[in-house]
Amino acid sequence: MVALRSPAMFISDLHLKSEDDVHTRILLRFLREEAPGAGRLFVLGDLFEAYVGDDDGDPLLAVVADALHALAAMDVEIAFVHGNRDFLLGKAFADRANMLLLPDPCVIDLAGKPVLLSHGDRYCTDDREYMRWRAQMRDRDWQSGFLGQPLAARKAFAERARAASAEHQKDLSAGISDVNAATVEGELRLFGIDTLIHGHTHRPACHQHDLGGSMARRWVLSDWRGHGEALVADERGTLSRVSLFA
Ligand SMILES: [Mn+2]
Repeated sequence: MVALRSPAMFISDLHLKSEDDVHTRILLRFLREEAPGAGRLFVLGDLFEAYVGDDDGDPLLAVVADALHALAAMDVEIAFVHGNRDFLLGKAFADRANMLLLPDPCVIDLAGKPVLLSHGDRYCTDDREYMRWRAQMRDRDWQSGFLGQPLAARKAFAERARAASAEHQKDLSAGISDVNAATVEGELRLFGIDTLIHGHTHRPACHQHDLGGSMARRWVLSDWRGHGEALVADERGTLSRVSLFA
């Protein structure tokens, strides 16, 4: 397999569960064979299905950190935006993987044009209960209190949170769990940017938004579902989807 030549690649929502997960195998092959052709690799959150702290001894973390580190050693810049599953991924893991932690949202330059990046859950403002939960999880004091608990207690909490989230999702209409268009458009106007790339919703698409006089494009990354997917930019910044296999 020849590495794809690209200034930037984007992936999100791998939801890796274990070292022998098929998606972990796909990621490791992608990082070894295709991603070395990228100038930059952006991981837009939910790399892991659950993440309770950098001190977790799960071999999955070591395997992924080592593979990212090997890619970074091939002169690929790696950057990470937190998802709602792995928002506790901290500096220790980032250093081990040799990747940069970016704020959500953030602006990058792609072929001379600004592009806004986000995990995407910040735009799901119709789901009020989720937004309240999100605000708590992203609170620094809550996070340091949580990280001070024993690993087993943190894992038990993550398990309960996942079950509660699945229960909550079940009762939501499709519209409520998706992004709110006005929230997206307000932010694009605020930044003065016409391209947004995000994940989270697991509804891969490329949407057009009317910002009142100008049009913007919103790329939604695919979750990994049996196969993987990367959004790959060419030298002119044109984006296309590439399927990834083990
Ligand atoms: Mn998510």
